[in-house]
Amino acid sequence: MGCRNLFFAAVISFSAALITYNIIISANASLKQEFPGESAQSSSSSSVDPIIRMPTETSKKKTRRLFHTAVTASDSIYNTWQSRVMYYWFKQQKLRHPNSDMGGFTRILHTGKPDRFMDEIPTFVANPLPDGIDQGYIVLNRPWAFVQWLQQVNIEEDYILMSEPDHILVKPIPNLSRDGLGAAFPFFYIEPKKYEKVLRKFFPEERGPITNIDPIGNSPVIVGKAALKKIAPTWMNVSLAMKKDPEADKAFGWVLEMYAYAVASAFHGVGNILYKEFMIQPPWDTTIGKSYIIHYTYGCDYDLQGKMTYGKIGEWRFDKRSYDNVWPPRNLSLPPPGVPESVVTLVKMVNEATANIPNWGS
Ligand SMILES: *[C@@H]1O[C@H](CO)[C@@H](O)[C@H](O)[C@H]1NC(C)=O
Ligand SMILES: *[C@@H]1O[C@H](CO)[C@@H](O)[C@H](O)[C@H]1NC(C)=O
Ligand SMILES: CC(=O)N[C@H]1CO[C@H](CO)[C@@H](O)[C@@H]1O
Repeated sequence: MGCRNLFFAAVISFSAALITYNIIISANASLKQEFPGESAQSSSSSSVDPIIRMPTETSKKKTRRLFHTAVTASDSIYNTWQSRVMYYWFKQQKLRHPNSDMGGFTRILHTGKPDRFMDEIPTFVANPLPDGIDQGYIVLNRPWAFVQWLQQVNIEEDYILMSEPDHILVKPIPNLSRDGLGAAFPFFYIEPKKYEKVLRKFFPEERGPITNIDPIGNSPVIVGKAALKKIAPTWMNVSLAMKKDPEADKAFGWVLEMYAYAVASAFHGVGNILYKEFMIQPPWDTTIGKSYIIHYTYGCDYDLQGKMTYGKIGEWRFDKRSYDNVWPPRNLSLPPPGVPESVVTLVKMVNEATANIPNWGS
């Protein structure tokens, strides 16, 4: 492929431009005040490579293995209200479970400029891709934002959780990553085996069987920081290369950057423990069970008898897309009787967040 060198050159020149980017770290200071004692906990083992460190099975003493939660977002109303709700529940779970593995939090804002929530949510401002590079597929900003954050910020924790604005934490998340493996949610629609021919362009034979590519995206994933520092530039590289490749672009469509992460992880030999219980996705999943995250990516439509009317606007509905340009109001109406626990919990948790976040709305 003649354009390979071009991508490589592009990555190099992006990296060279990093020096000029501004880092907003003031918000991190206020987070530390909120959770005293945290930095003392996490700085002890920061020089140890988590990938080669073996778990100390013999030690009975519980040591916290902290992970940093990172959420990439734009400054749209849509992304912002979700990020505020997400961060509210992150803080709540930390406060309610002070000995959890959850460390710091960063919203990685990939617009290149601060917004007015810098004081509310710890935020790192990343630059968007240069004009035209994303070819209209704005999620390509995600890998690029992670590359910048990992290069520029000294992250205290040894692990990273990549999360999304439309995730609500229903429990504290333990550090599910172990033995040098990431921990990830398996998506049924990520099927590496089916796309072996296309994927081989980006994952050459010498890197191993195609089954080394896990059926995952970058989120939710908990992975060692050292591993992610290797994976992220490749993730970006592979995303751009896939986007430029008509066959890959057509095959992967809107989940291209998920495939790119799965390939990049496998490329660096980082396998993943697949946790189906990492998250639930209402309305398809009806109970919370042992899950940690509610991912509200699908619309929830019901009639007043509590029967789901998916694909048809319900008499009662909660769909994040109803609020792409406007803030969801406080105190959304609860679903009618008969609607599953997952949906009821989701709306109650959104309501609790919006009731308690100061200056909710525009
Ligand atoms: C990016 O891709 C190019 C071409 O495929 C390759 O030569 C280069 O090593 C890659 N860089 C990274 C960081 O993966
Ligand atoms: C929320 O709305 C319900 C009606 O849907 C009302 O009964 C209740 O008082 C409201 N709660 C608050 C806190 O405004
Ligand atoms: C899956 C796993 O090993 N999780 C561990 C993460 O770290 C905590 C200690 O903070 C352990 O209790 C968990 O078992």
